[in-house]
Amino acid sequence: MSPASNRIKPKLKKASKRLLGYGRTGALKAGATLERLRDRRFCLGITGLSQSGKSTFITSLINQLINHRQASLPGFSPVLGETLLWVKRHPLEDRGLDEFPYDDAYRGLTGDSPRWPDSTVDVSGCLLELRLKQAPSMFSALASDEYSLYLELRDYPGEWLLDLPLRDMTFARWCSQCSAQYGQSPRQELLGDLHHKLQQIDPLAVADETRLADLNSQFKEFLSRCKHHGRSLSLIQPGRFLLPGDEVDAQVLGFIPLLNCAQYSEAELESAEDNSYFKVCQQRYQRYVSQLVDPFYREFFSRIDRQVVLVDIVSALNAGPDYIDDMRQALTKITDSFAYGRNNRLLQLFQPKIDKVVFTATKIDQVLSEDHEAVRQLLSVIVRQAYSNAQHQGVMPNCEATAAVRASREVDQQGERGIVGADLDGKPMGYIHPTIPSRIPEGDEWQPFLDWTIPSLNPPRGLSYQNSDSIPHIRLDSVLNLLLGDKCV
Ligand SMILES: Nc1nc2c(ncn2[C@@H]2O[C@H](COP(=O)(O)OP(=O)(O)OP(=O)(O)O)[C@@H](O)[C@H]2O)c(=O)[nH]1
Ligand SMILES: [Mg+2]
Repeated sequence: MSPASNRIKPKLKKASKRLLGYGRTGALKAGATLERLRDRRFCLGITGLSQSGKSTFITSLINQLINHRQASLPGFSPVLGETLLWVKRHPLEDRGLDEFPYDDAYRGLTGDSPRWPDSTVDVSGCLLELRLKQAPSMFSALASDEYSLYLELRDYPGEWLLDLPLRDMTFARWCSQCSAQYGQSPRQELLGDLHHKLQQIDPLAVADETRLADLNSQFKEFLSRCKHHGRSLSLIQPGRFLLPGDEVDAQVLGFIPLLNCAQYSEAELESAEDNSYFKVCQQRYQRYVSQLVDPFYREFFSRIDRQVVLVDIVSALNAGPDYIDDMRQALTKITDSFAYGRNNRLLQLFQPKIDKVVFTATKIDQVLSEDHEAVRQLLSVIVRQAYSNAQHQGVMPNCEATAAVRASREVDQQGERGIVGADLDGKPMGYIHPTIPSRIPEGDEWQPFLDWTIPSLNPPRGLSYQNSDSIPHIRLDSVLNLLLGDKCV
């Protein structure tokens, strides 16, 4: 077989698999709808900024549930009450959605050279079937009945999440938001002379495509610096400029923020010539939203029944006040994009709302257990705005602190408690960290966090893939119970 046909064959296989799947999709969808009506199927939205720990969380969650007999899940009521019989993984029948790469991720975490899951570059999903025994009841004749609960999970690149607020934002408003942000540290420094170049563009002038293309590529470099220059900012828009995904029309990514829009009235901007910077960029922005952001929201988030919002609070604390504030704003904007509240089951099919939200600090194995409660409290302070939005609509959010993978141990050295583990090369290392505060530090209180650089830990060595070892974690069972406990009765 020629190399070309070698490449084509898997693609054809995949396409025909999808086509075959379509034949069944109608029946599967009808079944899924019925299960939703019976409250036996629901969608868990794993929400989190880039690198917050989503893929690792999903991998560990699947692993804990599949291995629930060996896993340490005392806080998850169906395990405690021995009503969880078995858990199976199925592909999610959504059109064309690749299966979440659980096996690759789990295999990567095991063995003598473990590694973290790769950063996500496209969407994927899976469906977990939890087989449960009806809890014994004096009044129930069906006490021994079994039933299945279906749990949908989807994974996606965190960069894309920050595009959701653009759905309700005009191009002019996005430009003025950029204009306000870019005058402040650290974005001002990261922009360098691009700030001045963007300020020089008159939105009503005729667009020079060469200049626009040049500024657009400098703008993408700036967004990349926001993410990669050491301490990553959270509020990076548009997210697809960093990670476009497959088959994206390059022109849709060809706009820039026009920082002078505020000098003109809405009417002046709207009556600009079609070939002006404003109209050209506005049209591309609108296509960006309608072709990329809207479908992503519809397919991924419009059906969420319950949500866990993952927050890497320790890294943000380590980065400093500007970064904590940036993360706070990003989380508020994201939660603004969701509908929270309660619906009856029938209405829930047509007008889904999130009836439970759990904000979860991730990677807390990086700090001493005596500080875990402080992490949880700090999280509650940082997400207060987002939290009150959710509460406002009749939903009581929870805050938790977890590690999907416990990659460290605690040691006592000459009276001082410290963390030990392995660095990203697998070499042993240890550190002592500043005490984590339960509120946002002020003034000089920041200094110990700015002087400290949180080292990245490698996953723990020695987990066996063949033996399906369960992944060590911290408090994942509490999160599971908050999200699923009441559905498993
Ligand atoms: N110590 C520790 N580190 C973790 C844990 N979970 C994730 N990490 C670290 O955080 C990094 C990002 O985790 P991912 O699960 O890939 O995060 P993500 O949100 O899926 O990232 P994107 O796909 O890029 O949006 C990993 O490569 C690890 O370095 C954890 O439970 N403990
Ligand atoms: Mg990921």
